[in-house]
Amino acid sequence: MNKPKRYTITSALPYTNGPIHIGHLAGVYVPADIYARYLRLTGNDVVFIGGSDEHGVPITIKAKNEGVSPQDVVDKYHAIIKQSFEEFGITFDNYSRTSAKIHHETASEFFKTLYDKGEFIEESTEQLYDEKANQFLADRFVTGTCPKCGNEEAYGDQCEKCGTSLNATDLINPKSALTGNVPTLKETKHWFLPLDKHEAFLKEWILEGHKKDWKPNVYGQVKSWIDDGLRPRAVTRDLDWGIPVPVEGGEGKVLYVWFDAPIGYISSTKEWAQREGKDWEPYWKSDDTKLVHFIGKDNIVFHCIIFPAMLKAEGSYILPENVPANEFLNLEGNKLSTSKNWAVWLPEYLKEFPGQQDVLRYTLTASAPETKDNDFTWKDFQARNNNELVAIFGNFINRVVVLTNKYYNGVVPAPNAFSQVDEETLAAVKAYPDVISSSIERYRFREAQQELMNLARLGNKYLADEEPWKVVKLDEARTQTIMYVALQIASALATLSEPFLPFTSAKLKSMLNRTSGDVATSWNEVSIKEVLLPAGHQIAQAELLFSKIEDDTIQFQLDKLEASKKANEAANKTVEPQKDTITFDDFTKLDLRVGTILEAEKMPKAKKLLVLKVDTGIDVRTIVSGIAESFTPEEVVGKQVTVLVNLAPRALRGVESEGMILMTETAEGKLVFVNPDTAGVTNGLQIS
Ligand code: B3M
Ligand code: ZN
Repeated sequence: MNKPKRYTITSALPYTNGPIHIGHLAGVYVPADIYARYLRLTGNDVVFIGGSDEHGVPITIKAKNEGVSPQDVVDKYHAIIKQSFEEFGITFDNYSRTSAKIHHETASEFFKTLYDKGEFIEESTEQLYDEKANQFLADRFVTGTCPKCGNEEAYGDQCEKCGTSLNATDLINPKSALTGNVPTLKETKHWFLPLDKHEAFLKEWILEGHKKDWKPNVYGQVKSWIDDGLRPRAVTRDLDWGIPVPVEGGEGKVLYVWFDAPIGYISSTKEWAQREGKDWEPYWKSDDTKLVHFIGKDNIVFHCIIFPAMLKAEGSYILPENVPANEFLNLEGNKLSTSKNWAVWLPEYLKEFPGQQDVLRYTLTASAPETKDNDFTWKDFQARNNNELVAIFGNFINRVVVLTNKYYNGVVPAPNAFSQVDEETLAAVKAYPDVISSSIERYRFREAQQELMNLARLGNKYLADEEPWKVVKLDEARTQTIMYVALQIASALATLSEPFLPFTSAKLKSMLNRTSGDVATSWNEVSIKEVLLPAGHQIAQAELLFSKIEDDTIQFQLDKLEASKKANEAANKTVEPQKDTITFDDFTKLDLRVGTILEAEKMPKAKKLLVLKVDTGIDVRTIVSGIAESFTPEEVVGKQVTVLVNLAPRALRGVESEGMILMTETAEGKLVFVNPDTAGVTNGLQIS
């Protein structure tokens, strides 16, 4: 398309069944925010849309599990999500929610329009039904084997393994996610969007029209779906949580969440326009608007096939120019998972790393899963911060600002004759806006950010080569020129870092006192203007932009993940089945006593064993116990414990053990004593 007049940028509406984590950020919100900030900086008319997806099965399931209403769940997480986005500097022009009145109205109307135009097929078909839960099963209420790839954990709407979009009745061996029951079939009426009818248009629009400019991963997925043949898809559900079906016969039914959610982009735009006193329609209906959807790869079919088919069927809307979907981000080698608590949660990050939003933004962009799945590791996070942000960007800025204050009381010096290196350096700076723009406009945010760092590297190298701190003793005039050139680079960095490192950019602008005087402040001015920060301009004192992240900070995060892993393993541990029954006489054969550990030491060359001296009330005897991995000798001395005293003695590594101490295990796998738990009981008391 020709240069667009305005941009509508959407980012996937997160389900309000949990907080935002780094997977969401890397896949969707950080790239979308870079893009939106960049477009605003380059003087474009932009609306950047976000909001919460509050319908759908995951929310109902969460509500059921927690014993609260779906509304309680969405209210809670909508607030958490919205606030964490704000603190993280995601600059939505509007962040709405699909439970909002404006959305219910917009989605209802959209459905009615398609209904009136005869765009739906109305049909009674047999759907999966859970007799025990008295409920139809669709989407995430049902799991089973994917007919395409054999994944046994596919959902009723989609297989997450191969990405195929499914109807619940496609699943092999379906099972209710509510009760585990095998569903039966029951007849019910629904409205279907005949995707097959739109096949020709989708082929022409995507397969022919966007072969070159869409990312290969997106194009490839879409092509394979179209090649497989498209089928009608139900856009209503038998559920009580969602937007009521607004036509005759729709009582007790709601719109399918993937029908209403993308319309949420439109309602959020309307909400924004109302607040700002603007007209929303050009942002969705004008050919000179560029519509871009930022999403993760599991949402491709909905944004590239179903929603465009809806928009096309409605007739008055534009279609997305691009859908730069990302692949997935893993964490320390494992798939991110909300239910398994395998994630770095944004609200926790914001608490634990106050003022360090840019470090996470930087790391997530540097390892963005743009072309393939990628891995986030805490070690990489630390290395990116310490070796790049601190050592390159921060170091350069700090030297420039400190030296300018030291030599010139913070006033930008007038340059003298430029050397060839100076000329080349200044010319190189001017090339950066275009280089970075070109990457951003092709949705290559990693590459764009690398170029930004190359500019910081250029500055760092320039100072290291020119050594103003040495030259200052010999050549006053030359020092002025060096510092002048370095200050121009610093100012360019302040502008060009804004989309990637907005908090840093703001700090740097204030350090350079960029709000006053004849300074260049816009993206394009970095290329065009001869002077970015003029001689005579007063800057402020240096502030640290980044600080080193120590090993113990990283270890703390790794320990947290380790704890999640253990808790998961414990939760997955099956409870041992009961052993064969014994008689009361069998039980009375066990002589259990209360005892106290008097002494403890490690068994030489045995990792697990402690040699204990235990006062059993009958005697003081030696017991060898396999608890050395859970307790140090010092920790157990003085502990009152339960002892099986009439166990036949046996030799362990040459030490005779006369009895056994009763133990059990915590969820994390740590051994704990089965305590008498009675203050004041004396050793030797029998337990019965
Ligand atoms: N709620 C799905 C997801 O979080 C989703 C996106 C809706 S975008 C209209 O994966
Ligand atoms: Zn599959």
